[in-house]
Amino acid sequence: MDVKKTFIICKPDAVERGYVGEILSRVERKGLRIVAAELRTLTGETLSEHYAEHVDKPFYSDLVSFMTRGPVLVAVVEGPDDVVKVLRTMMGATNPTEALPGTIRGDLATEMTENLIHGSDSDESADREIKIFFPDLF
Ligand code: IDP
Ligand code: MG
Repeated sequence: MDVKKTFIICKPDAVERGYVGEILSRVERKGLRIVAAELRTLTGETLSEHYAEHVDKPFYSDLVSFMTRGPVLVAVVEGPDDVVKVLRTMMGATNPTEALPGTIRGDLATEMTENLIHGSDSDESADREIKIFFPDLF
């Protein structure tokens, strides 16, 4: 089976609440490999590129305020062919109210915006996002 990459962000709420270790530990326990990771404070400019699909949405300004209010942990995760899907399943639904117990959002979050983790939603998104945050990996 191919080795594939996906991109995750442990959002500012994860750093503030001390859940970066918990999240990375879940990723590792699942059998995925962290191949790059860095604590960074994101800018509005980087976020408008990363969240290009959302810039016109009504929640975008709240999302940017949240995502820039403190450091995040950006990371590249390697795993099997369907690593993008594996990680999305571990994250749970976008709305933590709907995220199932056993998922990161289902176990640890309650708010729609502050939902602890970003994960790429397709192989194409993963490539695009890794290029934004870790251009040297290519
Ligand atoms: P995802 O993170 O599960 O891929 P997206 O729809 O890509 O979800 O949304 C990006 C992020 O924007 C979400 O994780 C969440 O933080 C925030 N968000 C999405 N939809 C809403 C909303 O309706 N209200 C408030 N925040 C939202
Ligand atoms: Mg998304």
